Amino acid sequence: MKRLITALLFAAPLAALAAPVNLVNNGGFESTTVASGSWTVVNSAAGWTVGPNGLEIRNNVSGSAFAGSNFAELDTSANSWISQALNTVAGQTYSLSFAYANRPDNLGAASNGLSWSIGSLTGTVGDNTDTSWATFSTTFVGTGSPMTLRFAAVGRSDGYGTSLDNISVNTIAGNAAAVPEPESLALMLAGLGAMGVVLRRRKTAGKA
Ligand SMILES: [Ca+2]
Ligand SMILES: [Ca+2]
Repeated sequence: MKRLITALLFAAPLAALAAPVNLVNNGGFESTTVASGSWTVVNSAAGWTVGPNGLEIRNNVSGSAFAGSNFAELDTSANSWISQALNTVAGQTYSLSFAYANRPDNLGAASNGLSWSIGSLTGTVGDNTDTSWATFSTTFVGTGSPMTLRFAAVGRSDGYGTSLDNISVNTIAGNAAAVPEPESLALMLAGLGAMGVVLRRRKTAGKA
């Protein structure tokens, strides 16, 4: 029992420090129920602000999800966009990552392409005919105010575009802003201390 308590004391603060928290809500588009082999265009989805041309969510239609069951496309019947405001910590470095692929039945490179932006950082992926999932990732520094994460279809507006899935924004451990809070550090040291006591006791017991 003592050993268990010590293990918990020791493990809890470490887990709290190590566990990455995805700042993106519904980054895998799993919140909308879509039957396998079907698709839908929605005007709202958990976490996302959806542009006037909607958000297409598919389940095993013209490709399959990178993760989970659902994936998204932003050229619905015409080019559309989605965005989400993320609360960031000033000076904290974050990773942005997402998966993208073009439909097997795509209409060519000029029809495809997906722009992404976080704050003032922006780029384009998928303006080609590659149909296997690729992962894009980059890093950015938090401003301390809500930062807008946005994706938009940028190819020819024709109802066929680049698929999107598995969007995540996580803190990157090890930079200045990720130094443990004093409370966590104290807890961790307490855990280490308790472990030392147990180890010393065990050593003593072994001698007897
Ligand atoms: Ca998904
Ligand atoms: Ca298109």
